[in-house]
Amino acid sequence: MPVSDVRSTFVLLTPVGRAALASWRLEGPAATRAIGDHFEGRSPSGDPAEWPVDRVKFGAWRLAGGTREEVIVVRVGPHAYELHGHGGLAVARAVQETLEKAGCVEDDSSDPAFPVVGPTSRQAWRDLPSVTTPTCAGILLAQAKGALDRALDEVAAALDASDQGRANELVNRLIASFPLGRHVLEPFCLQLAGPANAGKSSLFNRWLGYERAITHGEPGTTRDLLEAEVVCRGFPLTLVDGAGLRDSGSDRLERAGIRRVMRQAEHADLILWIVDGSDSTSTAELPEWVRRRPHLCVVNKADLGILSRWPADWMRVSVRTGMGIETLWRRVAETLVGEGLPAEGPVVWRRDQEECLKKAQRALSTGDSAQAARELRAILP
Ligand SMILES: Nc1nc2c(ncn2[C@@H]2O[C@H](COP(=O)(O)OP(=O)(O)OP(=O)(O)O)[C@@H](O)[C@H]2O)c(=O)[nH]1
Ligand SMILES: [Mg+2]
Repeated sequence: MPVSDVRSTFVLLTPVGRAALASWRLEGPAATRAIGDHFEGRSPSGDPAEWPVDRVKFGAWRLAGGTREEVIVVRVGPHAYELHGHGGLAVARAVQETLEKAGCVEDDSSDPAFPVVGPTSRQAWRDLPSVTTPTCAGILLAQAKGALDRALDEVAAALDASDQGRANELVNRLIASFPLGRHVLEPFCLQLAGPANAGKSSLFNRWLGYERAITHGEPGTTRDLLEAEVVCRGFPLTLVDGAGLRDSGSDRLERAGIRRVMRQAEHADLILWIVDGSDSTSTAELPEWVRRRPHLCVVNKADLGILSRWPADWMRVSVRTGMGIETLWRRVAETLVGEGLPAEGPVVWRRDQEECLKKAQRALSTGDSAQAARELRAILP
């Protein structure tokens, strides 16, 4: 067989995901070419195909755009090499892109330790290392073991049997799992907002369990956005604290902080609007940017006595004494996570998967089963 017809491959030897190091095994003539084109040795290194076996070569790997990444390359046999570099996600991806451009294909034959059932199972194995909570790992493990692949097979079978009603029902159910399923990888965003001095940073600290943010009796203490990761009913959640709102007395820095809070709110899954219940100066009127988003209203400082001006359905709490704080957290969890997802059932967790399903749903709504089947087959990683 001519050398140019030999399949050239790369395989990632280290686990997928963020790590200190990434190592690949490269094989085939395109691997030799990629090394010739991208590797710049500390000392002149000549044709990689001629390198002595097992001799370590230090140098840099030229990435697209001209940036360089420190690497070590070792020739381990005829047209066979090991490449070791830093394990940052972006770097590893950029290195793989150069290999693909040079004509190497990823060798993703399944590892017996991680049996691949179908395309979404393969994707789940890849995504598992990025998951941060045991609940989400359980959900993704079920997909790695084929829960979503089997559900898609069921849709395909219903289409084959011309049972559009059944196919539609299954597709709708899968799409319905996405709003929560996407948070297996993507944390919820819970933003604390409200008038200055209401106790936002105190609540932020209480939920984190340590004094992350400065709190003070002086309004206008917090300026920048502060973020911290917590777990909410098994799902990752980013808590965001920021500048409190006030008109008078705020300086330029504080106003910049307030603008940040308003911008961030557009991405919040839930806004907790917190007021100081003993404060007779701020209003019960919610700003438009809060009303637009899902929100819960909270009256803090119940220990100081709460004025009658606050709406009866706003939750009463005291961050100082802890009164109502657990109930508030439960309300947050119920609003965001609800009952959660079934432990073993199929879950759609990536936007590209949801898009394919939505296209299939549209095709089904026009009665085009063949097109729906094609859209479903596009769910490939
Ligand atoms: N009595 C009482 N005081 C509280 C309570 N929660 C917070 N405080 C106090 O209220 C003051 C303001 O608290 P912060 O947490 O800094 O308020 P904030 O909303 O972050 O304020 P800004 O960052 O200025 O917007 C501090 O002195 C807190 O100790 C509470 O439940 N009861
Ligand atoms: Mg604050």
